[in-house]
Amino acid sequence: MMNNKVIKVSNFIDGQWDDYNENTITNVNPATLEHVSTVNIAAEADVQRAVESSKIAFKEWSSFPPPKRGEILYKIAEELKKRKQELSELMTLEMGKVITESEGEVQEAIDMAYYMGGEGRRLTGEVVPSELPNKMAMAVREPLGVIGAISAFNFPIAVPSWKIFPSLIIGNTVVWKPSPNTSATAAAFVKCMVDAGLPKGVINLIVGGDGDVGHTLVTHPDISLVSFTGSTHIGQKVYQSCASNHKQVSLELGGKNGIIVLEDADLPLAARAIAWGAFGTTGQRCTSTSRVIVQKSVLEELTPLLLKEVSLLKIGNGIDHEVNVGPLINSEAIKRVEDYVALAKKEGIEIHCGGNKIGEEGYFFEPTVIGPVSPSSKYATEEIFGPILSIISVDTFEEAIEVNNSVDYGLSSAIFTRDLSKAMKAVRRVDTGIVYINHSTSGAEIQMPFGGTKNTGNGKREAGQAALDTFCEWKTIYIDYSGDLQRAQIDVDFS
Ligand code: UN1
Repeated sequence: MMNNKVIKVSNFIDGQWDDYNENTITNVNPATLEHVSTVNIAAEADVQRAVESSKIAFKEWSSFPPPKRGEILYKIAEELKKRKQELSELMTLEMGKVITESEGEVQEAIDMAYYMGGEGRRLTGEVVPSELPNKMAMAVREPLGVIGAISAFNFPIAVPSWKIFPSLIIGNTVVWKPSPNTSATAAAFVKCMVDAGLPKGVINLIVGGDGDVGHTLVTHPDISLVSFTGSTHIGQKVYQSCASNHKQVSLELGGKNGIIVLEDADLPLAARAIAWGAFGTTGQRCTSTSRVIVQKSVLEELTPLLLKEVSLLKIGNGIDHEVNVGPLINSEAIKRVEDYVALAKKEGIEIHCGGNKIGEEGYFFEPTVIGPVSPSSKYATEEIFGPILSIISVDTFEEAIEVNNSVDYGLSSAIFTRDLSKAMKAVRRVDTGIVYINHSTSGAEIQMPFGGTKNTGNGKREAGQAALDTFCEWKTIYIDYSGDLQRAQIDVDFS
């Protein structure tokens, strides 16, 4: 267990922790409201120092052979493994995630470090035939330079690891601005990287900064690519800033993920998966299930099964291994879910369970199931980012697909059916970046592309092989050893 000492967090720039000063914000444990960390508020000048440091470090880091960079990633994986418990407990204290999920999250970063470490001896390019004789065509991956990574509170280690480790193996350096809410966790993660031998300046950490600090990072001329995970609202601003500064950008934004339950589905299994998808991480995943799109003929059978599963969830302080649902991150999150419930009550929508804040201490809210709601209602279209699940009833398979695809977001969806043909037709027709058959909308694995369509993203992916594409620049190389001037498209003889 962690002791209850307040953790002081400052920037990590150019291989050193900044001197701690009195300009701070305070993070409390959302389960107990106990003071967990005090975070220095970064200034715009700190971003300048950090980018400068990463720019200098890039020269050497990018010149290392990738297997050497891979060795360091393996060492980072080992370091994370050693400190898995400590990091998990800190994460739970700082942002409320239940400890089993925190452990899973640190594991995700360990897996990502090993996976990308392995890329050090792979990092494949392309060698393809030329259309001309005595000529070769190939493409290799080049690093982009300094990456600006901005991450959210809900996955303070795993999601940053999807940004940082692929960036590093390719030879980029990184300036990372985590959510101010999870700064101590971020600092502990960076400490693992440093203790594993990551050279100075390869990772720089900017903590506690507000929107202006974020803006300075996003618009900095020496940042080549911005990788942002957060709300669609802020993500669109980041997108615009990157466009006006001609910067590359990778966006992982909101979700409004649906589970389709067809009439031939294994309903008890669907009920378990829905409860986990909707209330795991207290509904604060971008992959959280927030809509159940169920065929009318099984609505009455599914609803009590689902409510039974929800009633089994143990709510409380996530540090207890028995707890399934922890608190929300802060009082604004409580207010947001309360407003949705108040609206549902006003509109006469049935609240099957939950709907209330729990107790005075901590930001706890009951897992809430409402419906049926209209597919175009606020509950069914807006990202709530909390424990509210809406049920939508549909008549047919066709209607289910249509409703699933009717929202602005496109991260994850799922279908429950025993009919392979329907499952596969649904898989091909849903318009999300991720789709599950007979599983909830959460549970992405690091070796697969992660990302979404429509307002969820911008076509980039941040895990698996696809991450290597996101964080590299392709360089195409032609080698003409004919000793002659051979013109492509002109001197080609296919007669
Ligand atoms: C996120 O919510 O930002 O699939 C990421 C999942 C996790 C990742 C979620 N492995 O839910």
